Amino acid sequence: MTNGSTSAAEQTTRAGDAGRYDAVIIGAGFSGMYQLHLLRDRLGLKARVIERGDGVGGTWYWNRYPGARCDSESHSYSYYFSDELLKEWQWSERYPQQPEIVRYLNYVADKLDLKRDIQFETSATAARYDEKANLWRVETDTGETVSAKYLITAVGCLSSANVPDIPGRDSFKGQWYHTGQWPHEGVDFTGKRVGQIGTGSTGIQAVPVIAETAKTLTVFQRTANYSIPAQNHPLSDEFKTWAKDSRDEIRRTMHASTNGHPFLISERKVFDVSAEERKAIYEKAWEVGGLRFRAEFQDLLFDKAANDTAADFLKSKIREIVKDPQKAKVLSDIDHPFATKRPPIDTGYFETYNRDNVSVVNLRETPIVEITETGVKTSDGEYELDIIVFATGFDAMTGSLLKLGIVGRDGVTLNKAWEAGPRTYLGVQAVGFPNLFTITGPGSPSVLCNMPVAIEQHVEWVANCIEKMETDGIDRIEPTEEAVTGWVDHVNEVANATLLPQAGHSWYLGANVPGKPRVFMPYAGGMARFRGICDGVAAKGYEGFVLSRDSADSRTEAVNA
Ligand code: NA7
Repeated sequence: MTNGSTSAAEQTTRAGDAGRYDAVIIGAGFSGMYQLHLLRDRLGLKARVIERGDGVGGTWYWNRYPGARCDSESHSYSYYFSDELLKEWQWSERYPQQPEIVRYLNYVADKLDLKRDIQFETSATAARYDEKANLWRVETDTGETVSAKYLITAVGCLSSANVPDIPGRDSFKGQWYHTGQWPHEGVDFTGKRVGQIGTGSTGIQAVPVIAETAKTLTVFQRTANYSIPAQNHPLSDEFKTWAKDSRDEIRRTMHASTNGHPFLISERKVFDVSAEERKAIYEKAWEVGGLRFRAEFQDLLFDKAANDTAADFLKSKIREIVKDPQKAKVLSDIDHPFATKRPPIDTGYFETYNRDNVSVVNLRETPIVEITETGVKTSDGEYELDIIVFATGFDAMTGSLLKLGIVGRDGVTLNKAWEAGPRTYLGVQAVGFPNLFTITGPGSPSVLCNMPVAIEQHVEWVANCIEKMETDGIDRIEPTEEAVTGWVDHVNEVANATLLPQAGHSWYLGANVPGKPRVFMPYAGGMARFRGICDGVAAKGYEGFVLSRDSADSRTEAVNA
């Protein structure tokens, strides 16, 4: 206030009930930032973002581990809603590194003047639905309560670190770090004996960088993994110009593709071509590098025999690269079909095992027994270490959501409602939680898609829905139980038509977190198909949702039933 008086909002802040907003958004990564922009700048709503970090970036704010790099090609890892942003921003490499992505998100936040409505260094500790007032009340660790008609969770799919509860972990006298909670000042590995647990996408990116300065690096591998070279390189001026000039075409391709990438999955099937041709195709794809390898044949994720041809090719590459036959055996002993776990891409991962200071321990043969004061003890003995790096992944897709302490209608918690696994309609809403929207939630393509594409679709769908509610004077939206059951069945059906559930230990299934229900969480039906379904639902008056309005005598009437 400029006149020295105190606004109503400020007064309620002091009373412990901070401002009233139209919408509260939790998280200031790709999703939360765009959601704020649409709700505030397009719909004119009063919106507030609550963010745990002291800057924007979300997942990329936290994942500062050595070698952290995006697996989507930079020209597709951008917001595509604004020509101006696309024209102005320039990526430097084929696959951007973490600091460049954070710079990009800061550039967008500044350009759209978003930071003034983001409350940093604040965590939501509870979010309760007040049925009478039709408001979500969000409590924070700063002691405030903010309230809004709409609550949008934009907390990311991979933001709740999974640090395994290995006996003795806290007795370790050296330093230990989880890759998803990496110190901002970095970690100096020079001359240190480092142990890394985990060989997923993160571990595979970190190994080559840590090995450069560590005295020794011991990699504790539970599940051997495929990896394809990123073939990363600085972008040429010619490519940069092409990407800017072709942005409409790139957008069209990403929207038409199964995984939201700027390339389509081939129509050809593995056994449509001879073994020789196939080998040549795989060799070429290996040279091109990255996730494009998976797009060479349409049946790789549907036909086990087809998948075996890619799996065998990739295993043979590991044996070719890794000179020590013992190491090569451990690294190529992969037990799941290719791409049924998120396929990593790397820069010199397997080559790094040719260094004398790098070794691999096969935890399938000699499991970790405990962490001691001085290192990691397996059934085969102790490895003395100065630093342990946990590249052990995340309580993916539901972890961060369930930590928010969400309580819906009739006091039912989201944790209770999802006891047996997440149940959503379109990944965006759950029964019993009116006006609560989840961006890239379980049941949406999310992690099976190039994230910005999935995020833009979800954020825009939510903004359009809220716009309709505001225009038509709708108080509430909530899916029907029938629609949720139908959607959960459909999500299972499309996943079961693929080989994806065959990787029994994948985080897609929640299998990496002890006690988590095993449910295939992301929607495997493809981003383009999902977009069509969501558009169809909206076009049919939000079919499967109940939109309701409170009448003057406080009765609730459905307006689209
Ligand atoms: P991931 O893909 O979940 O990988 C975690 C790795 O850590 C994986 O190799 C796990 O083995 C291993 N792990 C997890 N817990 C343990 C324990 N208790 N002991 C030994 N090894 C363990 O996470 P990332 O961070 O690499 O990647 C996540 C996503 O980020 C990625 O898919 C991209 O989308 C970006 P397991 O395979 O479970 O046997």
